[in-house]
Amino acid sequence: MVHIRKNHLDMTREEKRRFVHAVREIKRRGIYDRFVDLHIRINSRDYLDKETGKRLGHINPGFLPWHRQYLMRFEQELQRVDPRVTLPYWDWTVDHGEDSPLWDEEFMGGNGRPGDRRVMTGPFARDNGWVLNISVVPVGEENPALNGNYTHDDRDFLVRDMATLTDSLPSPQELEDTLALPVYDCPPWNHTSGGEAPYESFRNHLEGYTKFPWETKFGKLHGAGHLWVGGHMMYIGSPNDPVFFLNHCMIDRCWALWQQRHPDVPHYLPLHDTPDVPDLHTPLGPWHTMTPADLIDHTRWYRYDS
Ligand SMILES: [Cu+2]
Repeated sequence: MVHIRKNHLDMTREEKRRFVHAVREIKRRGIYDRFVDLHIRINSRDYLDKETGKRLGHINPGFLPWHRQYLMRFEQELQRVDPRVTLPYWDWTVDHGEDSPLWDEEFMGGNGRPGDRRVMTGPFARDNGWVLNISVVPVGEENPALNGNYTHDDRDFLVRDMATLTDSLPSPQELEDTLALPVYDCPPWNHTSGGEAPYESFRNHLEGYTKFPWETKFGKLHGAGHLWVGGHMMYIGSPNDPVFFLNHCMIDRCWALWQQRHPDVPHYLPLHDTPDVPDLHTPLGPWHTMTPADLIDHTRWYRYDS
């Protein structure tokens, strides 16, 4: 059955209640933390090996299909609790600010409090039962956004620090310029791809590790969603914050929008064997059940409302 993923702004109260309930229920059963753990393990390898080593889910063309499969598996777990639940997305090109219904007490809850930036309101506040079991912080000098080194974090509560690391979310023009790029990705298939004219990496511009010369700051689109929320969303334990899934659902939708815009180009690259990164026919780990080719067309499983 093909289901519909909606903008959270268009969800009913009841739909939001069901989503939150399913998320909390898989957390209670220990399933949610397995997703956090998996993302940390895969992610840190991706970042430690960002120049030359094997990469799977980040800083390489596999970013989009890997997260598509990760999100689908997460959504399937939610649907085991409640078959009517689907993942919502957060369209940060227009849905800006701390006063968005996104941060309502019945949905994602609010910003962290002053000082320790601990989230105090909503279903994902520590006092309302959202306890982090796998919490890590980056170590070392490197920018946390590119750092794969981490250590255990004793804080068992969710942290948000909105609009501190970056004061703005993406604009419609920022997304538009990236969707206009006609090439999925290009060598060296990493965080430098597509940084110079003719900017042949839709993937890297969407992931946010490069930018156009006329753009002012790094960390756009996918990166901006993580940076703007701050706190746990900043680093490798980011799925501890359920808004991670709304940010990545938007990214997944952007891949679909880009495909519609460019029907006649390869919707994934590289097509053939390439060192360190998955090609079109590489089964994606850790599951090894699907390849990017299998994942290109999402309409077999779900559609977006727009
Ligand atoms: Cu990720």
